[in-house]
Amino acid sequence: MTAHSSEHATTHRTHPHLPRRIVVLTGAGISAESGVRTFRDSDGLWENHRIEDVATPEAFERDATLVQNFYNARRAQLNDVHPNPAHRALASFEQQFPGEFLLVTQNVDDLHERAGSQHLLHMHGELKSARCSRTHNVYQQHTDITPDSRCPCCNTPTLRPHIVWFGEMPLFMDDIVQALEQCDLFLSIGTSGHVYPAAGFVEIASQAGAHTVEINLEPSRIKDNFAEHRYGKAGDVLPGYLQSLLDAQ
Ligand code: BV8
Repeated sequence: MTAHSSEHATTHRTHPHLPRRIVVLTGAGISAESGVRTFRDSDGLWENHRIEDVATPEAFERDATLVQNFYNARRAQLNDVHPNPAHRALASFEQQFPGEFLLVTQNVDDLHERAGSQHLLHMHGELKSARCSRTHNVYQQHTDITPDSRCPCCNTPTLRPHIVWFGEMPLFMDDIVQALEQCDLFLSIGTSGHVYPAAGFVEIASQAGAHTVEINLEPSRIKDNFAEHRYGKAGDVLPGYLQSLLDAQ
């Protein structure tokens, strides 16, 4: 066996298959090293409100100002944070990977796009967008939404954050499920596996025969659904792992 083929064989053993269609799911953990608080960090609390109680249509009905301020504060924070090595590694991999690549994020920050990710779906919406509650038109939103904020379509104060709240249907689900059913590698990065339907994506990928890898600071609630696990900070683990995928090509 020549050195080259033995090296290839070793590499091949690391990646028992050469992926051609990759779906990546990210959660709050990939933005943690950028200084964006995760939901688990704050024990699911914000200003002593449970996230599930603030991020719901009912909460918005009950106290629009409280909910708008919750999102205004998080939107404003985006001006002070920057993509970290994990975001950059994903964007760089996407440029070099010869196969199909889709990045699905649960995050509502803009760090993936600022790192250069292209084929990206925000399944839970985006802080930097607002939606007219009447027409559902979506607009870029870089400043606070206040009771005086008016939508360009109706010119009335009907703007809400373009965010998928608990109890609302996530975005792009048809495209995401189709990609999961066709992928041969599914990576889940920086998510605790608490929130559905995102936490169920690994099962769809597994049933489609994909290899599944959990990359996280610690084992998630759904760790047993993954074939492979790499634990540590995403900024430390992800660049090397993605490079090993490219080396195996
Ligand atoms: C829907 C926008 C139905 C808002 C978000 C009981 C059982 C199962 C499900 C349910 C249930 N009761 C209710 C439900 C449904 C509910 C749900 O799953 N609730 C949970 C709480 C049980 N789901 C929904 O409501 C969804 N909609 O089901 O609709 C429907 C059907 C038909 C028609 C209409 C409707 C909608 C869910 C979307 C909610 N919106 N985001 C906002 O951001 O304010 S979810 C929000 O929380 C985030 O987007 C994210 O998805 C989630 C938090 O999860 P993570 O991203 O995983 O973050 P977390 O902090 O939990 O974990 C971080 C991880 O990173 C940790 O594991 C940590 O170890 C790791 N980490 C930390 N640092 C690092 C790191 N890893 C690597 N490196 C590091 N440095």
